[in-house]
Amino acid sequence: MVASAATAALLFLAGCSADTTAQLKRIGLPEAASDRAPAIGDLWIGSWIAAGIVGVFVWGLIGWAVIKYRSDNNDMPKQNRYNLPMEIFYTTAPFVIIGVLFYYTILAQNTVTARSAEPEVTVNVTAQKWSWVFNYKSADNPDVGEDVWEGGTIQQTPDLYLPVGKSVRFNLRAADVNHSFWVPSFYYKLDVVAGRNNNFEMTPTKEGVFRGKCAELCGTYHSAMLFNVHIVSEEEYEAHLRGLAEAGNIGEARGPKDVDPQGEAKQDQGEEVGQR
Ligand SMILES: [Cu+2]
Repeated sequence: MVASAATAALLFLAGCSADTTAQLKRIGLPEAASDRAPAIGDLWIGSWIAAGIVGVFVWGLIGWAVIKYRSDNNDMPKQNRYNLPMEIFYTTAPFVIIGVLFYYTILAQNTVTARSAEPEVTVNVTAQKWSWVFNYKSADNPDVGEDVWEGGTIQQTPDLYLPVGKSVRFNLRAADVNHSFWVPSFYYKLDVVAGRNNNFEMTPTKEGVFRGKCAELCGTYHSAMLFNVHIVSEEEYEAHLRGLAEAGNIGEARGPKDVDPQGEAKQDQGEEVGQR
């Protein structure tokens, strides 16, 4: 039976596109693009394996009881009251399962929240109704020489550029209400809490374009709070920053007023500034 189930699973996988097959192997997780991903990916897969073992054991017991004790007799079967070994077993087994999951969760959490003393790149992120501003702290970078920023508006999805293989520290702050910074491919998300400086660190590991979004229901146009993450080579990253400096995006932008003064004025007058 196990062999035929495995064959069916293989045939099913063979019928899917390479992308779908890869995602099925990750049990639904997106393509990984950060050094934090293996810790969360392993925890995810491990939890499914643990749940599978418990599930097969319980289904096995149910099947065994159904077959072994099947009968036409409708009388009440013998009741097992005060069976001490059985009671000890079903009291301790859940604690053991939770304990094992807890232990591996703490290990993964320590890995994903680890921070270095000196990150190679620092990005100050401002979350605002209804977009994002990314401030690249690159004054120390001789190639760029200045802090530069780029930001989005409700009509314009902003881009975030990151150099592959460099450790990045994100300092998150909110210009208004609470938001949440989420790039699914980083396997990590962190709330942006008004009045707090939340920060985290990661190293992008894969070049490409990945989706980012707000993961905290922050208001009417929450769903418009998208951004594109471009993980690029170091040369491309520096060229992009130089382009921002040439465009005059120098210094630090802290909110919608700095990014789109007209849009902000419209919003102040209570006008609709756009919709998706
Ligand atoms: Cu938001």
